[in-house]
Amino acid sequence: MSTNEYFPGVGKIKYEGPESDNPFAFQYYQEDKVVAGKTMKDHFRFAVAYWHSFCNVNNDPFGVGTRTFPWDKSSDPLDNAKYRLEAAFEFFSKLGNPYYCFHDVDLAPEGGSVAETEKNLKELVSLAKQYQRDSGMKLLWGTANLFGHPRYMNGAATNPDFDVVCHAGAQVKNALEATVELDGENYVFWGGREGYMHLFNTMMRRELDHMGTFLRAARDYGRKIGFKGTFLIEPKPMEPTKQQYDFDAATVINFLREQDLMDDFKLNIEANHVTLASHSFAHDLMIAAEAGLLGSIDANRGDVQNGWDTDYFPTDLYDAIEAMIILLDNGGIAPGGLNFDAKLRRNSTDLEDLFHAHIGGMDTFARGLMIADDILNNSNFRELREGRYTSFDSGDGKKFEDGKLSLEDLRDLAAQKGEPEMRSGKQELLENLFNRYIK
Ligand code: XUL
Ligand code: CO
Repeated sequence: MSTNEYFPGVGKIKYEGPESDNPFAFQYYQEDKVVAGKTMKDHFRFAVAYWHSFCNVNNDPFGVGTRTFPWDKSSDPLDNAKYRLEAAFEFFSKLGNPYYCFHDVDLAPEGGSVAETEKNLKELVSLAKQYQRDSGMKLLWGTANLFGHPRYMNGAATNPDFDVVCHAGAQVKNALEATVELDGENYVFWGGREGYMHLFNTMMRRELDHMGTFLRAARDYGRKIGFKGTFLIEPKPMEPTKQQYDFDAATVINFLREQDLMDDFKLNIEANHVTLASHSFAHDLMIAAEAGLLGSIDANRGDVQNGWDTDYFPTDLYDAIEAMIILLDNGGIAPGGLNFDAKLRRNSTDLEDLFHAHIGGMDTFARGLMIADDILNNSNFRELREGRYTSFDSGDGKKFEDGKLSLEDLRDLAAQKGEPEMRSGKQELLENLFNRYIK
């Protein structure tokens, strides 16, 4: 089907091993290599983010875009959307990622009316379906962009104006239909402007309930049209709003429980969002995993110097090791995956930079997986952690854990046992252990 080539000079990216100095080869990611009982391909389910990779020309508040896309060659936005799709599938086939993700407006331009927008999206979805069929590529998740259009300046589902909520409903309905048509395995809600800019011109309780009502309506429609996948909420504490309602994993879990959404929704944890909330990436992965709600991951990283969403490609090996320890303990991430919600720097202007960025991200996680697996199987990591809790495994500690001791019982046991022994947390030993397994 492809007639144009957008990334000439770059062939299929292959695994060449750690000794290779070919910048267009994987050093660690080997899709068929089995680690901890599964191929790397199945562990990660890597996805390329359509918006950053094929739509974002790297403009910032200080200047216009620096990248020019060869697929932006027509004055008609609908034609360009088709060229962009062609370029995206060429990129996927060369990189070898099994999944991709999109917002409705990444795929097709908005029209002058709801009906025209629907027509544009349907046309692009049917083309994408053919590309998927021809290439074997799959859709990890679809979503609706409910933050870019000026009408959403005061929020989408939480907008104080009902007319705006209706438009948000129309967009989500269409994006859900697109996701189902393309066999998308998940559907994401990132509440970009679902929050407030000032607490005292906002009825927060009312807005939160509107968001719950909106999400239940979306869930019901999704199920009605045959969506069997997971709905995901992607937490972020701020930006673009001063305060976003989906602040972090713990906040979202409370919201899901309160709004009776626990059976259908899980969390999409994005590394840079978590650090913006002043937690570590691993912290929110752990919160979500331990609640049984770790649905998917937006893999990127922030910058310790900067307090905004820099969306760097993930190249931090420590982060990857920690994430993979949690994922291995979680039994994997499917039907979620690792989506590179990451963008090239403003001064990375060569088209081929997009390959280096993704190769680096995939290699970082592949290496992280092998190290995490080695730590879990061959070190005393588990004893270091679980060994600290053995006093709850039997006797009175076990009775406490089972809820069978009263506060009076605890007092009497304290009096009888006397001052507790000091037990080291062994933090430095644990930190050294991670470093020793980086080989
Ligand atoms: C924004 C962000 C979004 C979501 C999808 O910070 O992460 O790209 O992942 O809307
Ligand atoms: Co994201």
